[in-house]
Amino acid sequence: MILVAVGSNLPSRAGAPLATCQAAVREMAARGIAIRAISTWYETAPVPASDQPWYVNGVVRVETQLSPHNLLGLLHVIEKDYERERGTPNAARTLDLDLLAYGSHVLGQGPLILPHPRLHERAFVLLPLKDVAPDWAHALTGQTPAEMIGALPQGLENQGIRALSLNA
Ligand code: PH2
Ligand code: MG
Ligand code: MG
Repeated sequence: MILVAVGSNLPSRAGAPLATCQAAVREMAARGIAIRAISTWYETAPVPASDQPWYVNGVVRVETQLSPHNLLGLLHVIEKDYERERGTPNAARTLDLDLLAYGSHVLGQGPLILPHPRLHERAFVLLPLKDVAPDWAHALTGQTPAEMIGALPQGLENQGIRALSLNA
């Protein structure tokens, strides 16, 4: 299973963050990535907490013949298409496309780490991940999204996350 996280908290040429996220998914499809499922979109408080605008976050389940690195390269092209500027880590952004997992691939170092090293800590990834891949198991820990949600250090109610829409 190939899983991509989508996020935005600044307007882009597509409009507000939700419109950018939706446009990014359409762009992935237009560039040959088969979209198999799109999560609910969520409004989420910035992590770490800051005065940045809230994000829109979602996860898509996809299929592609591209290798993990080539898929990541294409995701970066789409980010650039929507005016993503690479600043400091965790800076506000028009579009963020993160490869969360690529089948059972495990990559421990380099520009691409799989599964994504912080996915299990982030409610804004785990809730939409559960929407599109409830039975998926983390390649290293074996945990499902629900199990990782249950293991989050603070209750979800404290994490600043609310469902925005039932798709697409
Ligand atoms: N992405 C980050 C840092 N913090 N916070 C939220 N709520 N959503 C994100 O997508 C996000 C973040 C770095 O990629
Ligand atoms: Mg990210
Ligand atoms: Mg990223």
